[in-house]
Amino acid sequence: MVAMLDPKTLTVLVTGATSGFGAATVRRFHKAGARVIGTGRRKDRLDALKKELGERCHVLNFDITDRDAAMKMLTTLPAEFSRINVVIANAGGAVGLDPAQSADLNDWDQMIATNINGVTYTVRATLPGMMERDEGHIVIIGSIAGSYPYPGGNVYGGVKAFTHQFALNVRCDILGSNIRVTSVEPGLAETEFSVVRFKGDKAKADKVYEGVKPMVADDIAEQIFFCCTMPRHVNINAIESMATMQAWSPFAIKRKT
Ligand code: NDP
Ligand code: 8X3
Repeated sequence: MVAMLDPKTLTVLVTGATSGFGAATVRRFHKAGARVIGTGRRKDRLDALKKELGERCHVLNFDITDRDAAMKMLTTLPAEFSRINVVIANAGGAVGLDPAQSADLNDWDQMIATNINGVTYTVRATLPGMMERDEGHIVIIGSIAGSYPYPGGNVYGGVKAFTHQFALNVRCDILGSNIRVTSVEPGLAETEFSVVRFKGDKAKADKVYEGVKPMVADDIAEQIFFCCTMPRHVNINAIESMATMQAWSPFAIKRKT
């Protein structure tokens, strides 16, 4: 019988806690007795989260792509939240699904800024403190899109391939410390992800999940919670999951007719 790590010993920082996986992850750890810190741009949602969870919850309102704000994210923390030992770099997402030849460069910039810059700032801002205390866990939210291409996935797939490789490489740097790094790589999951991808077009977003039972945010929160509560000598490198109703297609071949 494995002795799981006591979640009450954890102070968990989750970027992008205003919806989807991030909000569910904050609630999962809080329910188990951890201290939680949620970040995001939508202050009203952060305030509501703080009101809902009360004690053992702190919120930080900033844009993860703002390098100065991100690098200072720990500086205003109350003492009881300052010894972070789990960091979930979750803030991110896709913008657009257009082919590379006509995609909007602003969409590409935004995906690179949130999913690459935001993740690297999060890790760089939090890793030194955990190294000093020789205890910690970084979880980076990747995607199946980082491993398997699909039409219109272009830059989104690229940035998620980056986060996978970044997670593995950070592990190499910190080998010998008591810090763990995990890349969590889900497939189809219903959150605000598609509403954001389709720039607020809810009808188009709903079509993505029509007729299938997708994963939901709680499914991913549970996977993250599992990785983080494994005994400290166990590092889950990567965890990939899909909705049961999702799988791969054969290679596409364009034939001359
Ligand atoms: P949601 O759109 O529901 O949540 C995204 C979260 O990221 C929000 O809390 C949002 O907060 C935050 N965020 C986005 N941009 C910024 C920014 N510039 N600064 C600060 N916070 C930001 O989507 P998901 O929960 O689905 O997505 C979470 C992660 O999971 C993303 O990295 C996504 O790529 C990944 N993922 C999603 C899958 C899915 O099918 N849903 C599958 C695989 C991976 P706010 O807007 O308040 O700033
Ligand atoms: C989100 C999953 O398949 O829409 O990362 O890219 S997918």
